[in-house]
Amino acid sequence: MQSQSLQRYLPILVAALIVIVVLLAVVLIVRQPGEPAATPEATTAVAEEAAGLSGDAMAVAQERGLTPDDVIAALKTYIPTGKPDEYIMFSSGGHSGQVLVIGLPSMRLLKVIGVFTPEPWQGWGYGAEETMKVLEEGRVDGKEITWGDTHHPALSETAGDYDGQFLFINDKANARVAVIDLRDFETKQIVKNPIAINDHGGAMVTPNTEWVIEGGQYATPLAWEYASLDDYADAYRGMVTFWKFDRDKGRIIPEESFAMELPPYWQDLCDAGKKVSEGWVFCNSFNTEMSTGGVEEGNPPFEAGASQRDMDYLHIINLKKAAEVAAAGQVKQINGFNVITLDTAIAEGLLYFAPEPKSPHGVDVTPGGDYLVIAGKLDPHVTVYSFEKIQKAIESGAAEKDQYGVPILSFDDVVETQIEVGLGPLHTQFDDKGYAYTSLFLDSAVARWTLGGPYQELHDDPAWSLVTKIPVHYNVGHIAAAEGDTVSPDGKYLVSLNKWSVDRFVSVGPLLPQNFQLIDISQPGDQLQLLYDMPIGIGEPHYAQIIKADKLQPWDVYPEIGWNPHTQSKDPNAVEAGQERVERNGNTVEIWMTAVRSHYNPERIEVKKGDRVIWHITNIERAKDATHGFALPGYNINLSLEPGETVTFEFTADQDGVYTFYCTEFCSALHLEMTGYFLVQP
Ligand code: RUQ
Ligand code: CUA
Repeated sequence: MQSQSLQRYLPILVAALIVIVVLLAVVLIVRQPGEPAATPEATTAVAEEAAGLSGDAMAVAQERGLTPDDVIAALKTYIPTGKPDEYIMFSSGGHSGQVLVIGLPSMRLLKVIGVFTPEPWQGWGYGAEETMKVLEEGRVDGKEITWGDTHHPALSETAGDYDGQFLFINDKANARVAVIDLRDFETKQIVKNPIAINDHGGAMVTPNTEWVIEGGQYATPLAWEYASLDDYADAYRGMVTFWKFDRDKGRIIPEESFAMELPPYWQDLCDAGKKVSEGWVFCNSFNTEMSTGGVEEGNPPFEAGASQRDMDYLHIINLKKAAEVAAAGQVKQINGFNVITLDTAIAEGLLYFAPEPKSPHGVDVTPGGDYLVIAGKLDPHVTVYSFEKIQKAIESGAAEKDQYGVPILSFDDVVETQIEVGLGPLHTQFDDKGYAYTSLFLDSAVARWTLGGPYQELHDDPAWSLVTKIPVHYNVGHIAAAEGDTVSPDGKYLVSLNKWSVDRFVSVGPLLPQNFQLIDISQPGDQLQLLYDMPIGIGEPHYAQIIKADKLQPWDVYPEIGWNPHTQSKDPNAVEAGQERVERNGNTVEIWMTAVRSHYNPERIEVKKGDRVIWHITNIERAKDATHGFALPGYNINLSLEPGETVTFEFTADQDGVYTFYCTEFCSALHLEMTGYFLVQP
């Protein structure tokens, strides 16, 4: 009888106990003793949300010391297994010379695309002919360069919106631009700028990707010829290059590209006009003082010498007209490249200056193309220029000229407004609610402020005013908002690309990883929430762009067996099953091999020392998880053969011996058996 009633009441008792534990946990978690209380509204909201957590979840949150905000942040970023991310961020890989592909909001690293630097997993730069060719295009005066300082990725655009087809990125160190095809996420081309040894203001694209912009940085004589620093003003020059992009070919066409010679001010970031300002390009500059350094000789160091003037020059470039001038042949050939000289640029009305305060860094065009936002590292304001006012000022003629004869528009004529946002403003992004976001390097914060004019109707705050700031950790450089530099930004997320991660992660020695911080910008007003920290342990990324994931349409497998990813067509040396063979022609041995789970065919290759070996391998698989690797020890050959791909590599068998080649991807249960012998007779 007794045990019966216990059985009946036990579930009720247990349920009551769980309720009490949950309530207690809610109280504990919402208000930890000694901690300042949250605002009453926030507490209620969080308590309500937190009450929805089960006892187990509460216990976990409590055990891990998570605050209600932490729990919300976790819920906003967690992606269950098997579910894809909503956005993809393409980030510069900094010194690694690569591009990082990161899912948002989970901040999971999906891929590191080999670009300027050899990348073993993708077999990028380890023998495969097409990868060697691309890396060779990036040589500087014939010299092999095995790294890059990648700064600004740029997704291809159609009508000012990301179209998900191509990605471009610059290498600041060597003035190079790379083209990545987003059908297979592989680098297809590297162009070396023929007139500049370094760059910075690239890559940026025009709204329909006709042009990829590469702005310069530290001035040198064009084509980096020797000239004494005593002749700086006469012999040194800046530049901006417009690379012609052929979308069908998926390549930059150097012969149809051109550069514009600029005074030896240090051009910095550029942005392309869009909508009303389409056809124009805007670049910052600093060191209009033309300081040449020499601290060792008692001169002011660059940091002081280049920061004396209150104003530098915003470069306003009529790209549409410049392209016509270049097409008409009004160019000079410098190192085999089309260059519009400074004199031609001035005479044809292609170039104007407007003063910009003080050591400017970022220039960012608003979604409608109607304003440009410029942030000066040493000025707490952002300065907003009106494109309409710029056009009027150009029409009415500039009164002043710089020492090279470039017309200078008057500051008051072209500026719309200035907004004090904080210390060290750098870069600006936009959202769908009429807000702009500016990174504050010295404040270690991101400022949210309002746009006026046509954007006024999107928000309830006063026009052109600071709304709020969210602290980030810590020195923030660029920020990237979801599609935040296009004609139709999404809002939702913003990533703060912070330099160094002081006090953020477990120490990994004196070289600190960088830190990406994900911020929820979906709510209006002062509601910004920091959601997630992601350490980046591969270099110092500068810029990133965030695209809606469903805009990308990558291939699952290559379209046909025997595909050459470089030509994006069937390779003449594609090998079909049954056609495998080895042919000798004098001292040349040519091999046509297939790879399929889990063997190569042929499995034995025998050559003589000194033979030239030409080796083609086709992965004849059609399944989407059937990548095979190919490693040839001792010869530094390492390939990745994605389903359908044909790869060719060539080498001289200059070491005799027995070499075992094998597959480097765990492709099946019998993957270890996917191997073969390469015998080199003495
Ligand atoms: S940079 S942190 Cu764009 Cu190369 Cu400003
Ligand atoms: Cu193919 Cu392992």
